[in-house]
Amino acid sequence: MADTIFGKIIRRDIPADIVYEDEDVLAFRDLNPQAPVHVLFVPKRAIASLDEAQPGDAELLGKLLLAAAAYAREQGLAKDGYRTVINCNEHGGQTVFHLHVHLLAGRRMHWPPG
Ligand code: DGP
Repeated sequence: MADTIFGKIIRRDIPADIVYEDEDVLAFRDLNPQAPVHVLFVPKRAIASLDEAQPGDAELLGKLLLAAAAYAREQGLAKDGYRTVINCNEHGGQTVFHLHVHLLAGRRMHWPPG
């Protein structure tokens, strides 16, 4: 797949406010936060979108969600709650085509989403 801004962040070609890293996942603060806490969890092995994910990606997708949940717990965000979002393609509002999980917290979320 084509390189994206997130690929550049993973390679440290451009800076980001990194809050978590392990072998498979990098997490950094969103440049345009939509909540007091807005962190993006990104797999180091890029998948363009959820629509492109394959059965062989199941473990990586699970690690991404578990990393977001562990971070929320460690940061004391889990009791009040939080929202995780994966935008997919145009109608989903995806703008960066390197699959990522948004973790939004620190305020009450609304439903239905906009
Ligand atoms: P999405 O619309 O779901 O594809 O989310 C992409 C998010 O990425 C959006 O909330 C803004 C954020 N973003 C875009 N460029 C950068 C960047 O260079 N650095 C950081 N930290 N976030 C970025």
